[in-house]
Amino acid sequence: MTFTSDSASTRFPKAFNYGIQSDAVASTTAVFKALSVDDQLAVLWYAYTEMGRSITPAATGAARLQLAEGLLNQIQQMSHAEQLEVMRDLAAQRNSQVSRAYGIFSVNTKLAFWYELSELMVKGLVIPVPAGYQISRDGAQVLETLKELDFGQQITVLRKVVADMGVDPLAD
Ligand code: 45D
Repeated sequence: MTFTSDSASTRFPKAFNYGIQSDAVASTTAVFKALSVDDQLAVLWYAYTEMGRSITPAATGAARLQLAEGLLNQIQQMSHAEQLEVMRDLAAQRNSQVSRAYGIFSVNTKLAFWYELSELMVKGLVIPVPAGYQISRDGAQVLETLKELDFGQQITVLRKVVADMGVDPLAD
């Protein structure tokens, strides 16, 4: 992945120069949600590769993953193309069987689910980001601003982002 140097300060000057922490979280979240679906997936992936070391499997909670296990097993059995489609459906909030199954998870289970998907990517059981993949300029900027936040703020942004993914089958 290549990062461009003309990032946050030039393209999102107002959003990121308030200096107030909750604004940084809110604006990073808003800019993330405005990304294309593929950029959202790419930013999540790179966030995982950066944060992975700080998140211990114990912290994600075995009990939470148990709830997501059926869905994760189902995804592992899919072709790579189907796996990518499922993730794009989740990020795009498209109404699919997987999006509805995801929609009933708690926010922590949703985070644990994405974390586990990343682990499965590392193990070669879920489609990888193509070698030499170039993240877009917008994606790279969101990633940079995310990296500038402290760990707690990063988690807050990720929680807000994954909470809205999928489809709530009980809504309207
Ligand atoms: O061909 O329960 C592209 C704690 C391009 C504790 C692609 C916690 C085209 C409590 C779209 C790029 C708070 C610590 C392909 C939990 C193309 C608790 C593919 C926190 C192939 C849970 C893209 C947990 C793909 C945390 C496949 C912080 C992208 C968890 C896939 C954080 C991206 C988890 C994935 C994160 C990203 C997971 C699967 C950041 C997952 C990220």
